[in-house]
Amino acid sequence: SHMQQYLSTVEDVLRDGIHKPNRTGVDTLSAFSAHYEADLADGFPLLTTKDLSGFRWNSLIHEFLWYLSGEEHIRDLREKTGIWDAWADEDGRLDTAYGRFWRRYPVPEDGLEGETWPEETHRWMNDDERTFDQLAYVLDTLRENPNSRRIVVNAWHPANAAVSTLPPCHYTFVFNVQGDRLNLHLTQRSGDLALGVPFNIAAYSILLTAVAQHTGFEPGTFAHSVVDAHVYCGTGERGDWYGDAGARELIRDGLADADSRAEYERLADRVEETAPPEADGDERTDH
Ligand code: UFP
Repeated sequence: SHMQQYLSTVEDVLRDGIHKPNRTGVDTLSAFSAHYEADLADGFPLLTTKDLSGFRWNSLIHEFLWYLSGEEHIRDLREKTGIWDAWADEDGRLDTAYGRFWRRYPVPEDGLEGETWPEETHRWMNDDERTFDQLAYVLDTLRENPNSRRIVVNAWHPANAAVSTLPPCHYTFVFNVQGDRLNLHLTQRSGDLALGVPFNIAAYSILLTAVAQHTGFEPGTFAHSVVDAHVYCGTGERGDWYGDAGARELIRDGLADADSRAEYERLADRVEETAPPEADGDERTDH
């Protein structure tokens, strides 16, 4: 099941991961390239039902709707949830571009080679004629040419990413149709397996479900590739990420049987042993 795949990914990282310092000041156990899949036909992949309940679920839904809106500010979002407050200025503007690039990817006015854009391109251009609506392109292409292998959405813009305080973690996804099933593959450059990733899985499963409904397909498989897959040492210290749950408790509570819980506790001890003596929590708020 998706739960077993996720947990074995966590175990792999805890067992074989390399101790790796990073910009946050809290070290990680890190491994290169994790991949797993969840078939939505088997049920919705909520990894830790307990911790995705209540206000966190509401935050997730509002964040998702905010992505779809394409807004580059959080003035409406912050009425609903504070999860992006730390990255925004007083005006609610922020330089992390997810939905903004999904709906308004910047393109040169004059076309790529300094020539005018071909007529067909204008269909998905916004009124400003300088940004491209990738989501509209995806929905139209799924309806008109579902066998296309080019149904890609890209949130990575090199010029933004180079200077952004938090360049997109989940930065590109591809839809793929097989028969009547719509599948989605997400690529994530950096994944906090304990706290970020369960939310990323849930959000993109919602996206897949919504787009499938909209285009008349059955929701198929969600596939997820994480390039730097990591667990923060001194677990629980990154509880500020999407709420106050300790990573260790979050994962342990998701394990069904006592043997797995015991094995997990043993591995999690290794993480705490590798924790730096003075992990400074303050540095983490300036992502
Ligand atoms: N992170 C996630 N999922 C997200 C997100 C961030 O796991 O959706 F936005 C984690 C990954 C990493 C940190 O631990 O937040 C971002 O730091 P960096 O930019 O250095 O990779």
